[in-house]
Amino acid sequence: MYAIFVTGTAGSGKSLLTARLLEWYHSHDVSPISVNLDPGVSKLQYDPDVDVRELIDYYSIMEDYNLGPNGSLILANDLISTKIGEIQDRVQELNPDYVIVDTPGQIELFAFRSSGPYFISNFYSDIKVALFTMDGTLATSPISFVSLMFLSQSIKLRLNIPQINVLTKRDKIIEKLPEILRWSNSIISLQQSLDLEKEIEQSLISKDLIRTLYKSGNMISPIAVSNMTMNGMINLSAALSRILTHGEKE
Ligand SMILES: Nc1nc2c(ncn2[C@@H]2O[C@H](COP(=O)(O)OP(=O)(O)O)[C@@H](O)[C@H]2O)c(=O)[nH]1
Ligand SMILES: [Mg+2]
Repeated sequence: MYAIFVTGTAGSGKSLLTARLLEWYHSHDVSPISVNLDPGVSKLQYDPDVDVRELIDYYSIMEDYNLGPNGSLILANDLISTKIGEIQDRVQELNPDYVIVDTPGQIELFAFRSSGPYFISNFYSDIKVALFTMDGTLATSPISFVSLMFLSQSIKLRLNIPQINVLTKRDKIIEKLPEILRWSNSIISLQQSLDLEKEIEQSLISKDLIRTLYKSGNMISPIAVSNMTMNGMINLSAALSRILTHGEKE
């Protein structure tokens, strides 16, 4: 059994990508199941096979602990790791080839607290991979692109499993896409675009950080995908199978 953890910032398209991956694998004769790990989500674009909301009730937490919406969401997210046994049992009963795990909306509550990394490292599967979804519409300026690449590195550091960057909402950024991909391939191109944004005075440290990103081989081109048209899905599934079936590291 292979596990795909779909991570990314709020609204970047994690849940819709989960729905699309399910459809994709179903239509390619692979049996996938979905796990929703977001205790605070109200509506999902797919019908989860295993749902953390059956184990953690965000609204009861609010009442029982007299918490506001934010406090309740933090506690609900922190409780995810305590449910790993039950979630694992339910997944095991379904015995799928692939398990696609949709992670909580607010990535900081999952990846930057102990619950998310604990869940990922202790969840049993043969190979694990993380997708980091970057909202394409938020990556159209060079500085936001770089910030997202740094965030991606930070998530990789926290989760410590092979990771693929996925640029979502490709359908909304068709004209800008070649330039975004150039930034990830060439530091000169990125530097030129950054220099054109005159209001951004780059400090030496940020220049050093950007150089390090390229030099360390961590400025990997994201795979651009549209969850609306499915454009790019074939590239994403190829990248996934390179890691999952051949054990390649991204
Ligand atoms: N146009 C377009 N909209 C998208 C795409 N992916 C997600 N969305 C929309 O972005 C919003 C947030 O998506 P969702 O999957 O719920 O994000 P999540 O918070 O990361 O789970 C929804 O309105 C989606 O319909 C995409 O590839 N293209
Ligand atoms: Mg979601």
